[in-house]
Amino acid sequence: MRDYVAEFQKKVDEINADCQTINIINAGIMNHGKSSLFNSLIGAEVFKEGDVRVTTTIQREKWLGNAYLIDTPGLAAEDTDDTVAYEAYRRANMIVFVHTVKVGEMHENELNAVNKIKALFNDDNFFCKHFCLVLTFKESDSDESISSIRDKTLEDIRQHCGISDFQIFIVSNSRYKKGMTENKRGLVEKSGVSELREFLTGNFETWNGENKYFRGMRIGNEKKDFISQLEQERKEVGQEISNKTDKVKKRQTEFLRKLETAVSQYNEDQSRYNQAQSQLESMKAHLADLRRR
Ligand SMILES: Nc1nc2c(ncn2[C@@H]2O[C@H](COP(=O)(O)OP(=O)(O)OP(=O)(O)O)[C@@H](O)[C@H]2O)c(=O)[nH]1
Ligand SMILES: [Mg+2]
Repeated sequence: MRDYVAEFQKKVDEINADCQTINIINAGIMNHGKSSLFNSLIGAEVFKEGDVRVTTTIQREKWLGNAYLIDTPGLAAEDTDDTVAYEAYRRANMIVFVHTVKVGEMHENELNAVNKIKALFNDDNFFCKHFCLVLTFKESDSDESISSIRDKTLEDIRQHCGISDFQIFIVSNSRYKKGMTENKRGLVEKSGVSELREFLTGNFETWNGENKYFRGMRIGNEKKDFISQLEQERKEVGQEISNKTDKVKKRQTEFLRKLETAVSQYNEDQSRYNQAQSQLESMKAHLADLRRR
């Protein structure tokens, strides 16, 4: 039988540890620039980047103060990877959803992913304050074209996911990297990374304050989960007991029926025996009488 108390305690310890820190998590399809964006924020290449599928496991790195950046595998790959990523989103103070303008507006699978992530939060308003959209590859298209991609994407999110009150940023990770390595301030400024960094760091105080609320909410959710699992196990054990009781009752009835048959058989045999015995006695008496005569 499962040790529910130990399992629950482990979850509470995990939640307590999470709530001492700020967790900023990226999300999005593979190759859209998630790892590169977090490298831009951190100012070093600590997350692996590449043109093939690169990130396959969760990687958590310390950023500023008690804030951590968590790089996740691209969505819409194998199911198992998605499970790992969705498990991580649950623990986020901020979800940074990354989409590259290279492929135009957001596709349906990405909109579905936003809906799935939104469902992990208790209400839409709260979700919007903990979700932002980052469009990457800013340098790959004209400003007008990117604006129309942004507008279409925002409209699609509004229609498909029912949310509009969240922040959106447009960045170029390649410009940022070039600007930093070649010490070109203009490129760094035009990369759009600083705006995102300011937005995130500007929220640190709020998120640290919210962690108390998060702690209560997450422990409450875990409690609900554990209670329903316990309830389920109680039902299964109850069903097992009732099945066993039925079986025992059936065997008992069968045994009693056999016992009654055996007893009545015995009674019948006994009365036949008594009859035969008294016949024998009277025959013996008759024989003795004959002999006497
Ligand atoms: N030109 C340009 N290239 C970028 C930008 N962002 C990312 N890249 C490049 O795009 C490729 C994919 O970037 P990654 O950061 O590895 O993408 P990812 O979303 O983490 O991919 P997975 O880990 O496979 O899910 C890499 O070659 C990056 O160098 C950008 O804004 N502009
Ligand atoms: Mg990656």
